[in-house]
Amino acid sequence: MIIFWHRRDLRVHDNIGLAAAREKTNKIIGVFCLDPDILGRDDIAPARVKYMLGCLKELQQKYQQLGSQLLVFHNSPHKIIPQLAKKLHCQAVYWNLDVEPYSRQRDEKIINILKAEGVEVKTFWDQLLHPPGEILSKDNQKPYTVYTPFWRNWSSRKKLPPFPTPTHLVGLDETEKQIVASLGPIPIPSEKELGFAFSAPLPLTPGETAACQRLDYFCSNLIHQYAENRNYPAIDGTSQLSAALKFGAIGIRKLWQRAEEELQNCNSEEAKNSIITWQKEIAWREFYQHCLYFFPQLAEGPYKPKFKQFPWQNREDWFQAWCEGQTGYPIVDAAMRQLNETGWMHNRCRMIVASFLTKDLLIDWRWGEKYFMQKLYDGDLAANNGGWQWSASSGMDTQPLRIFNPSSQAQKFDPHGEYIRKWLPEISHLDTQELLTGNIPPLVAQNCGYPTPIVSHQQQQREFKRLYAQMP
Ligand code: FAD
Ligand code: FO1
Repeated sequence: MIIFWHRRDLRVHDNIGLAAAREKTNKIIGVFCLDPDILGRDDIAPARVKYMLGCLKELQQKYQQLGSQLLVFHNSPHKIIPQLAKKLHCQAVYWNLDVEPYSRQRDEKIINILKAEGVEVKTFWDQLLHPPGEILSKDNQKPYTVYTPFWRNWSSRKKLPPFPTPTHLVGLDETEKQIVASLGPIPIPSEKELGFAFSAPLPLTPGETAACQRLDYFCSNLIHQYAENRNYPAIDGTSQLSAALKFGAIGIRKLWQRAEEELQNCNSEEAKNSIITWQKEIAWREFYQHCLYFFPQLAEGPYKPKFKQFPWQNREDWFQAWCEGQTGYPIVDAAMRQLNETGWMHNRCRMIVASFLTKDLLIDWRWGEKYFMQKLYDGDLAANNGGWQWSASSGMDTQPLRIFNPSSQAQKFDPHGEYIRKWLPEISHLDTQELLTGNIPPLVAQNCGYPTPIVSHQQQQREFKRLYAQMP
């Protein structure tokens, strides 16, 4: 018998570790631990937990259909995995690896316990097309710290096709079920039962079926115009697969294969360019995961030493206004309302609000990074930290300073004010130019119950540049 421990690979198709287990035996028991150390952190979004639990529900059904079980525990994996392996006399425990520091420490500890007990452990890289260590600079075999050469190397390499879905599994017999019962497996709880409240529908239905359907829809209908449409937050032009990728509801090889098929079959340059642009985003995801793996200190603070000393002003009242979408800058506020209401925010807007928090409000990007993790249903340490360090200019990015002007961003990317109107109903009747520039007469704003701008962009960006110039 092999125990297969799921963590952020909540699917049976195209799962490297699970396919490898199936090569050894058909008696495979799936396990998931609702980990109190993760769920007790103060940066866990209720929407994300809801998505994860939805994926688990479908995964449990899949195991049942295949003839086995997915056991769910609300307990630390340090306690559950070794005990389960011992009591069931398992030949091995298999799982897929992750790049996060917590994951690596957790796994090392559990590997040591299992090895001491004489249980075999096998681990695999599944969530990336190229695992850390496979993409190193050609001259000195070091990890890349710059995206473009990473992309050149990464995109030139052959990628694996999807792995087969296991069939005909055998689950626990009656005696084994009794043994397992003493460890306290539970039915999958709702997010509410775990203390997380999120009642709105999620942007994407959880689980592998919905993720595969969305991939199919995206590749059939949207990917060919992605390069242009991805810039406009009012358009449904992106894949919306970020949470599915975070929790492994979809296999990365399957996703890649589908994009490659579109690439082979398309005959316009524009469509080709769009598909490659999307593939570049997949590579950004891998780049940030490699960065976190090789430079785990990224999770702790700024990568550029210069930024460790930056005199952030950290005004609580401004931070509150930013969180609530009450800054008086319509494009910023619309984006924050989208985040608060749906658990997702369009990429263009993530860049706008991150620039605004750091460069206009002079607030430490780590406050924003944490708030995003508290709200995003696709919140992911590597991608989120990468995005925030990029926006704050504190990361590996070679460009010294990046300052977005909210008004020109809105003019370019929401030219008819559609996105702003959707998320700010209180000012949706105003003139488009007022919405884009944010120049709303104070009395009008007051009558709408909308704030006047809490800061002046011109003034604040000068102040940011002054403080930046003073840094050693
Ligand atoms: P698509 O445009 O369809 O892209 C396809 C996939 O590529 C995404 O699902 C995602 O997995 C990956 N991807 C796209 N852009 C990026 C990127 N810049 N960096 C890394 N991966 C990328 N993405 C997250 O998945 N989780 C986060 O917590 C997160 N936080 C971010 C914070 C900031 C400040 C910024 C600027 C970006 C952040 N991103 C994050 C990246 C990006 O905004 C989202 O991945 C994207 O908006 C998700 O929508 P989509 O699935 O429709 O993306
Ligand atoms: N993984 C788990 O194994 N158990 C959990 O309870 C769990 C909760 C969770 C909540 C939010 C989130 O973003 C991820 C979560 N994960 C959980 C997945 C987690 O990312 C992986 O376990 C990582 O390997 C941890 O570093």
